[in-house]
Amino acid sequence: MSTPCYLAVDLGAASGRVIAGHVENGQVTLEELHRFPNGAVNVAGTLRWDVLALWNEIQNGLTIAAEKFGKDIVSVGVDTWGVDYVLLGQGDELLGLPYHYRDARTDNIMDVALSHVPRHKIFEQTGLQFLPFNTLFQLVAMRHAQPRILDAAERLLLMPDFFHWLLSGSQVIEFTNATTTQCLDPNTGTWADDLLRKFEIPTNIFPEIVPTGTKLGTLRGEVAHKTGLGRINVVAPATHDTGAAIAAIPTQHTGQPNWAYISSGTWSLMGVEVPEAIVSHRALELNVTNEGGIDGTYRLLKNIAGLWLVQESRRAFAQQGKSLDYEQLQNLARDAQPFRSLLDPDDSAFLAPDDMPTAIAAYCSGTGQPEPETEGQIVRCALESLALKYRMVLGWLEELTGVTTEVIHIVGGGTQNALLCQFAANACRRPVVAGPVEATALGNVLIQARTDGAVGSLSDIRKVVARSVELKHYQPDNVDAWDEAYRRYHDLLAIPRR
Ligand code: LFR
Repeated sequence: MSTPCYLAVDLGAASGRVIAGHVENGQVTLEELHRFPNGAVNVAGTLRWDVLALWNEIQNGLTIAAEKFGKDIVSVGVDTWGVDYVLLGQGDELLGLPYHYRDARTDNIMDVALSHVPRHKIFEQTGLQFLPFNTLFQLVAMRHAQPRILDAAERLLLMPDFFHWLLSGSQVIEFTNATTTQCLDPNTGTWADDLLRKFEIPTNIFPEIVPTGTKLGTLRGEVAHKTGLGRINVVAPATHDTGAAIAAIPTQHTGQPNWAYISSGTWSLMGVEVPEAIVSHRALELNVTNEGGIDGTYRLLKNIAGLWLVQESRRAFAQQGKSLDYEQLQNLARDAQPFRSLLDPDDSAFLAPDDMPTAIAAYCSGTGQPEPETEGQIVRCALESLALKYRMVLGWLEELTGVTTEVIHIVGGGTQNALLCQFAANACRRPVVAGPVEATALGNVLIQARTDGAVGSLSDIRKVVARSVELKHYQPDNVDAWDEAYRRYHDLLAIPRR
């Protein structure tokens, strides 16, 4: 008998993939069918998405899927990081190459925007943390620098919705990703039109918002023909990668969550699951966010610049002729001196520096600490600082919810960094359960399976994941030294840097 197959297109910070997911006997298995490069392309000093190359590669992946699984394939759905968008103009013409969120066009734009509408007013209407690259601020930047392009726009689609449009012809925005834009009002579940108008952002370009798991249609005839897939369904998963990843937390716990999570990869997204958005004054002060999840849940979370610091350091080492893989970097870091220098991974100096090790060194000397010199020292500084930031954020989340966290689930590619998982347990004084690595793809696949009727509620999805993957457990260790380091860390971050 054939097993139903769901295709996840997952576009990550460095590569995109087409993955087949099979659901059978309450378990899910994944198979990577096609991998291709993704990431920002520098175009005359700006950072852009290479959407046409991606579209080609997605179709190549779908062709491989059709050859391998043919009639078993039920549906396809796309996820990627939040906030980036395309604008379509007259006759659905693509208005320029979409910007990547790390592009410098939003540098300082938040200050401009906040001088126009105060922070608390924006927070009341959106419940979102203030990050310069949120869609709202990208659009404000466009209003200032490229007003005629914005005026020519007839439709805004977030990146997964854009690919869903190419696949199926539908022009809608899926809910979880809509909630990351800072253009949506969580109180009403509709676009924050009043706020958008204050920034002269046209409200008519925002399409209908559809629930996670919506069947958007079938493959366009030409795509069905070219790939050999036939008219399979196109289903919107949680199109925001973090939304999909948290849907796949392998917890069996029911009732009020006693766990926190970290979706660990290029970013560390640390948060807790709550039944409604928390938009209190303290939440604003702590700059936490409320992102929509599935089944009416919200992710009260904080973006922490995650393994980006290590990825970018690795790239710089390679440019200096030292090619080291992540395993080697982890070993060097393990052998380096503990707590030599610490940093705030979320300092704006680390968002998109030309050379990460230089930016780290400058931060350390600027705060009166020794500059990390060796590769091991640099990576150790980044990993310890991340873990200490986790502890700070965990305290904030517990303060906001009044709930004590008993365990931290870490999911995503970052679970492969055993040193970081152990540091997280030590710093936070909590057991860590690490896995699955492929949380986003699992969430994507299982939400499609749910639309197909093969899986039930969110808690069923999580049970399926828990049955299907191997998890690693880390117990807190050496906690006195970490407590001492945290006191130092707390003082370091209390000093305003800019
Ligand atoms: C993670 C992620 C985060 C989002 C950041 C930018 O990949 O989607 O959730 O804040 O990327 O979009």
